Amino acid sequence: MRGKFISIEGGEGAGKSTVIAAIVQALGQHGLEVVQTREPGGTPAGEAIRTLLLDPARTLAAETELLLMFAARAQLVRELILPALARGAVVVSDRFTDASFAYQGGGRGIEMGRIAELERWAAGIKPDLTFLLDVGVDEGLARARSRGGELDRIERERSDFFERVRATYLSRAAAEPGRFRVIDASQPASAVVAAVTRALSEWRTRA
Ligand code: Z5A
Repeated sequence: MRGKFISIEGGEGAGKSTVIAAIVQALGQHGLEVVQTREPGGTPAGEAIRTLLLDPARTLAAETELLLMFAARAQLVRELILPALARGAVVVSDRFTDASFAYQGGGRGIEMGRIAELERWAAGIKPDLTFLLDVGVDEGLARARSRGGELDRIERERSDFFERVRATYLSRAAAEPGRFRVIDASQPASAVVAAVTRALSEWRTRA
């Protein structure tokens, strides 16, 4: 399995961090070069954009938010993802363009066609495999908030925003069953990790 791109998606508190650590470890055991990254961010310019995007003191129009997500993504694709794939590495990203459809499309109400157009020219690539960690909004928010610390600009949204995000993720997964694996993330973390590593191993045998 060389030169593959895997993304991990989900709402607040879905448990992406734990799952990503398990995926990176599982792939590394097979002697593959694994490049881990995150969105928004993953490059020096992208991380500066992330700070701007998540700063609770900022007010950003929905369009500004979308374009900044894609500005960070355009840099990440060109600076890190494409070179890694070209040398045969497996790239594992905490979120990718599905998040823009879910948060800026579903959450903010930006027309999906505009996001699809940005996906074509600013991102230009899609993941080969996407894990969607699905958990109820109330449970996910409770988990995320139990970590303590200041909530970022997007985490301050109301639960109806996150319900639309979740519904958009699920409808994208239903539309692309070949790429998505939907994992029930309401299970204990160990069961979530087991389900993900099993699905990853099945996918690798076919990839
Ligand atoms: N965003 C966007 O709007 N548009 C875009 O295009 C992109 C992103 C790319 C930053 O993303 C924000 O940017 C995010 C979406 C938006 N907005 N928000 N809000 P991020 O991925 O960096 O931030 P995040 O989604 O807020 O991450 P998160 O809340 O840290 O999620 P997580 O990584 O899935 O959660 P976690 O840290 O792994 O787990 C949270 C807590 O739950 C922690 O205490 C765990 O120990 C616990 N946990 C985890 N799994 C379990 C299970 N199974 N049971 C019980 N407890 C668990």
